[in-house]
Amino acid sequence: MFTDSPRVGAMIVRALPVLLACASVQAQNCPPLPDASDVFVFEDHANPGKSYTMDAGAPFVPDRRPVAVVAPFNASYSETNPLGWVGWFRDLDTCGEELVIRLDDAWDAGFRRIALNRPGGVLQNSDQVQMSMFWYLEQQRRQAYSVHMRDWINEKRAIDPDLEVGLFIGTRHNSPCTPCLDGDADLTSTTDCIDDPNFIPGWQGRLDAATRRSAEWTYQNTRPFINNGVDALWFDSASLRGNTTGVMSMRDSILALQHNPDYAGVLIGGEAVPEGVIVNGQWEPNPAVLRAPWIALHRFFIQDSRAGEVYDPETTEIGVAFMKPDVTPTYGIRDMADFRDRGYVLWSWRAFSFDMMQRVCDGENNEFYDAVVRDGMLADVNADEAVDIRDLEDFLTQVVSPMPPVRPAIWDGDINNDDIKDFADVIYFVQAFVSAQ
Ligand SMILES: [Ca+2]
Ligand SMILES: [Ca+2]
Repeated sequence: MFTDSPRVGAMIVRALPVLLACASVQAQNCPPLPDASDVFVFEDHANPGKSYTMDAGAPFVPDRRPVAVVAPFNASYSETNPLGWVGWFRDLDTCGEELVIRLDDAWDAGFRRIALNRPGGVLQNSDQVQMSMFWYLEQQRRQAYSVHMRDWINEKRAIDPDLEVGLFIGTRHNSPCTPCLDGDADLTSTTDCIDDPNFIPGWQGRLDAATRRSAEWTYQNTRPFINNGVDALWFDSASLRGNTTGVMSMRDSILALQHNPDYAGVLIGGEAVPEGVIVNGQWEPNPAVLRAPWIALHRFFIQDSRAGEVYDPETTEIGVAFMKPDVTPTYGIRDMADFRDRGYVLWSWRAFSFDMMQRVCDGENNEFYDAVVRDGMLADVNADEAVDIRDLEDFLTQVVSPMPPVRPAIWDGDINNDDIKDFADVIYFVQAFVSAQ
C-alpha cells in the first residue's frame, strides 16, 4: 500500500479502541447507483452475451511517462476527519477549488499522467484500502470530482489529448455506499460499521473479474470517475495469489479488466509487483504481469533484489513510487536516474520528488524542461533548491558520463535540451550558474 506506516503501526492502531466513527459518512444518503445489472463478467458462461475473454479489448501498450500522485488523502485523522483527508481537501466549501490547484501544480510541473491517491479517503481503523470512493461522500466532495475535476480534465485534454488521470483505489469492496470493509485482516467490522445501514457484514470482497457481484460493484465504484474523465484505475494490494472469493487471482483480474468492454480506453494497473516463481533457478513472473502495468514503492525494489530485474521495459510497465526521501531506504536524484535508465516508470509525490523528476526527464513535449526554465533554476541540476558548487561538480561529472539509454535530461548534462551533450551545454550551464548567484 502507499503508506509509510510500518506494519507494526497498523497493528497498534488495530489494538486501540476504535473511537472514530464513520457517523459523518453514514449521515449521507447514498444517491442512486448506476445500473450495473448488465456489466460484462469475465467468461460468464451463464450469460455469453455479456461475457468477455483475454482476447477482447485493445492490447496493453506500456507507457513510459512519469506519474504525479495527487493525494486528497494522507491519513491526517482526527475526530472530525474520520476519512483522513489532507488539510486542503477537508473544507467542503473549498475542496473542489483546492483539488484543481493541486491538479494544476502537477500539470504546471510538466506531468501529463496523474493519479489521485485514495480519492474517497480511508477509515483509520481499516487495514485495507476499500474500492468505494464516491457514493458515500458529501455532495460537495462528490462535486469536487464530478464538476471541478471533470472541467479541469476537459480543459487540459483539449490541450493534450494524451493527458491521463487515474485513481489509486483498493481491491477490496463492500457496498459502494460505505467506506467500511469487513474481513479477516482488519477491525472495520466494528459496531460503527455494523451500524451503517449500507454495510454488509461478513462479506469479504476482493476484486474478482469473474464474479458478478464484484464486477457490478467495481463498475458502480469507478463509473462516476470514468464518466468524468478518469482513464486509469490503479488497484492497491493487487498481488495476492489467494483465491478467496472466486476463480481468479487479483493479478489475473487486473489483466482481465484491461480486456473488459466496460473499461474500453481505461488503463488497468495493480500494486504491488506480483510474485513470480523460481523455475530452474530463474525468476519467472506470472504471465499476467507482463501484460499489464504494475507499481510498487521504491523500497520494495530495493529490499527485494529480484523485483523488476526480469521485466522487459519494452513490453512491461513497472512503476517505482518515490515517496519521502527520509524514509528508509533513502534516495536521491542519482537513484531516480538509475531507475529511469533501467526502464522503470517513475511515480512522484510533489513535496518529495517533483524537482528531481523534472531534472531526470524532459517530458514527451519538453514539459518538464520548460517548467524548470520557467522556475529559473536551470543550474540546480541536483534538485536541492540551491545553485552552488555541488551543482558544478555534478554537472561536470554527468556531462562527461555516457549517454543514458533514454533522452538525456538536465541531470545528464543536457542543459540546453537538444539531446546532445557537448560544449554548448557548458556555456548554458555557466550562464545559468552565474545568473543564479
Ligand atoms: Ca543544487
Ligand atoms: Ca545539449
